[in-house]
Amino acid sequence: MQQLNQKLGALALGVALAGLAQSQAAGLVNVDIYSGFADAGGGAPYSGLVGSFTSPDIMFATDTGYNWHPFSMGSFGADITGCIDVPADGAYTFTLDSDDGSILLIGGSPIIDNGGGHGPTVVSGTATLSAGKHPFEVQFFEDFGGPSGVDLTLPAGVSYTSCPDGGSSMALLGGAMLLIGSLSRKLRA
Ligand SMILES: [Ca+2]
Repeated sequence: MQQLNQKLGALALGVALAGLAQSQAAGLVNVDIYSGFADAGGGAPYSGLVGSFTSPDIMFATDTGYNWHPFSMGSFGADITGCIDVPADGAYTFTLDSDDGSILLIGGSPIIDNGGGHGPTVVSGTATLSAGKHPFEVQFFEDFGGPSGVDLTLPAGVSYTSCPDGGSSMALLGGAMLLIGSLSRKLRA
């Protein structure tokens, strides 16, 4: 029985680790695409979630040659969220390049306003940040046809990271542990 429990444990851990590796390979940035959006700012408030995916970065203008149309949407709103890791206390300059509007918030504070309907436009903004992890949000919308896309350039030394507590990887690991517990209780019964 002890041996079987160990095998089940190894199996569940393997499943959890495979899930963890997959989520990291897919990317640390979460992208929600909406059919409903405002033609102002970064397009919020959004409505009508079309779909979600993850990405290793926010280079949707560069990666597509300014022809970003997720889920084949002509016009759409995108709410892009995740966390960044800051190496040391200091002032950091971020850059948003977008068509149409985009806004960058860090820890809920607006850092860059590149909002409204416009052609490809580059705007930078500086945030004073403490060392460690910070949640960010890039709001974006595409309307009026023509070019579509958004790039966020991170300052040197700053990188995307998993968000603290409540990450999906930890939920997966927790689920696997519950499964082991329930299986071994069933086997003992
Ligand atoms: Ca456009």
